[in-house]
Amino acid sequence: MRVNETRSQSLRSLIKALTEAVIIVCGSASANHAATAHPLDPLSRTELISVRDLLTRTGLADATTRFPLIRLDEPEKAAVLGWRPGESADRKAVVIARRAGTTYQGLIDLASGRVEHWDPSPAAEASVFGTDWSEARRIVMADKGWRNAMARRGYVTYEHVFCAVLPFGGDTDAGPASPRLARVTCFDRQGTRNIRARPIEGLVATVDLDQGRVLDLLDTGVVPLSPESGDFGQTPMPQRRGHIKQPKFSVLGHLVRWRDWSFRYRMDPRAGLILSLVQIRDQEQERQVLYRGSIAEMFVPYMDPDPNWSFRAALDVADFGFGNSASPLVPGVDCPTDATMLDAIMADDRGHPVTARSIICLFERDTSAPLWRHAEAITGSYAGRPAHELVMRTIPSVGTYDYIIDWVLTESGGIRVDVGATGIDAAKGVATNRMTDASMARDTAHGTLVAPNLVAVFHDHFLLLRLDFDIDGQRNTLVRQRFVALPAPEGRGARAMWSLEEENISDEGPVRSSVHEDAEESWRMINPNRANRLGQNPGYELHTGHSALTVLPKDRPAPLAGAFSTAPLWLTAYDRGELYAMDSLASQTQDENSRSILVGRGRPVENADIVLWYTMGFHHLTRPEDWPVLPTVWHSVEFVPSGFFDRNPSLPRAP
Ligand SMILES: [Cu+2]
Repeated sequence: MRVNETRSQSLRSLIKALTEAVIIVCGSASANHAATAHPLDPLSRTELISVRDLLTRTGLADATTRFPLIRLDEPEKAAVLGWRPGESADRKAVVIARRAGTTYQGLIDLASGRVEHWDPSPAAEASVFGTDWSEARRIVMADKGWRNAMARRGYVTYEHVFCAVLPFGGDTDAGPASPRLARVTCFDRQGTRNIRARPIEGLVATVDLDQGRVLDLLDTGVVPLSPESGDFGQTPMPQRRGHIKQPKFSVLGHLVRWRDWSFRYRMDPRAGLILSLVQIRDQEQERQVLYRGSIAEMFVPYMDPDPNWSFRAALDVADFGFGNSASPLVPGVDCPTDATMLDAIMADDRGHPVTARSIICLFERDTSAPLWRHAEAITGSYAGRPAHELVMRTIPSVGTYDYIIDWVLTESGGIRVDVGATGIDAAKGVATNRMTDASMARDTAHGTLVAPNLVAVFHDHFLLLRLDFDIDGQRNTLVRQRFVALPAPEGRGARAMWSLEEENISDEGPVRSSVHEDAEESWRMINPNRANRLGQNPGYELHTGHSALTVLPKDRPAPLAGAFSTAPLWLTAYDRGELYAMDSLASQTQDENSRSILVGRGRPVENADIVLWYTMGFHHLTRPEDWPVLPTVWHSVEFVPSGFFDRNPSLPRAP
């Protein structure tokens, strides 16, 4: 379960407190289209205003229109790579709007002030937006059936009731997908700041947000409320930041330079932080590594067949947006005290630009471990070097969960994505107090008792990363390296050994070893057209960590957009418009035009411009220690150079 309150009052006050802090505000794209600061810069305040003005002027939007999404439409790769400072560039905005019960998808050309297209998409669902919250609350509280169900639970007034909006979910048996449906589940917030600690269990309303009515009410009976508050305190906000020491990196507009690395960053309302043009300087030459890296989805299916829970399978990027949900970061807690705090400008529900303060932080850290070292016992010599990393961090708070997303660059040429999960477990009210109760077996079949009358339901987290590697150019190949056991050699001292078999991946779609399921694999993205001084193709190898795959039964598949969780790795041909697992708007979209981006479509992927999609999956076996707030759990994936350099790139000079 998750709830988007990014634009709600509580976060607004947090933002206000942080506004007092000394922050470094980055320059943004100029409104003057004659020259563009950079084609990949986010939409500026002026550009966002002009989008809304244009739509209003042309009669396509009015005061009732809501804007679930306004984002930069990235130019074609060739245009970006060919652009030079001082030149103009295409500036276009992708817009998703809701007006009079219809979703519209549009494209605005900012340079010419022209609406390129504006298409009603009746079957397409837009993500959940801010006003849905108050609207859903109003609808359930006006419903007689819901009021009666609440009265049976002892509630006749609702001032201490908090109601969360959940996306309708993947199952469509409760009705057609076209209405704007949501599920509403509520909590008792009396006497606690943790508004999610005491679920009013066994009551879920299915609400039609367009028609303003409850379509269906699920009432599976009264469940006792947890006697505990689940309150975990409140951390005071810093009023002012002290002196910030000189950073060891530079931020110029949206360009970051650190040691040999450089990259551009941008906050996108849906994808969250996007890194582009990630390059590394090698012997006075700027070499391309990653054209674009972003998060494409976060799928969180819960594992409880109870009808109050069976529909809960979050698609946090599609339904809420990692940029929209990015919360202000607090120096000294979320980031080091001397981190550079960065703002971002995004449109609110009404299409007005809003500056989200300090939602990104950037810092160098000393890992307190050697980057490399050797102590030579024979000669008594020693050589070593401390390791530093550059971290760009953002923390979307998607309802219950806070996901710490770190893009990390290392001195040895590595790119790592660390994902920390913290926040509040989605908890279910149960009759069980202790594991000795008669109800225990039934109540804890699909979760762990974390407090009296509360079970944290088992679930998975599947993060999908979209990685457009362009190693030394756009034409790359993905190579599978398979560890194969060698026949045991004869003779004394013979032991088991392995060898490596390599093959190019030549098909789009899931990359997995259906034939050799028991063989361990490693993957390398290479440029087959270049060679290092040893004649090897420059490449980057994937060091994958935890990678759980979906255990959802095949006869009841995951919502289409969550189907990426069935493979650890996917490969597709590059397409500028293919940014998510599915080309639909949100999880509820079931229209026949929706299609999975990741399914192979026979395009060439060998020595071609390709995109790698990595599924970082982890099962969450909930623990009492997760309650009432989850100590951060980290998972990582790293891309390390393999044949990219001629030698260890962190040595000061060639030996
Ligand atoms: Cu979890």
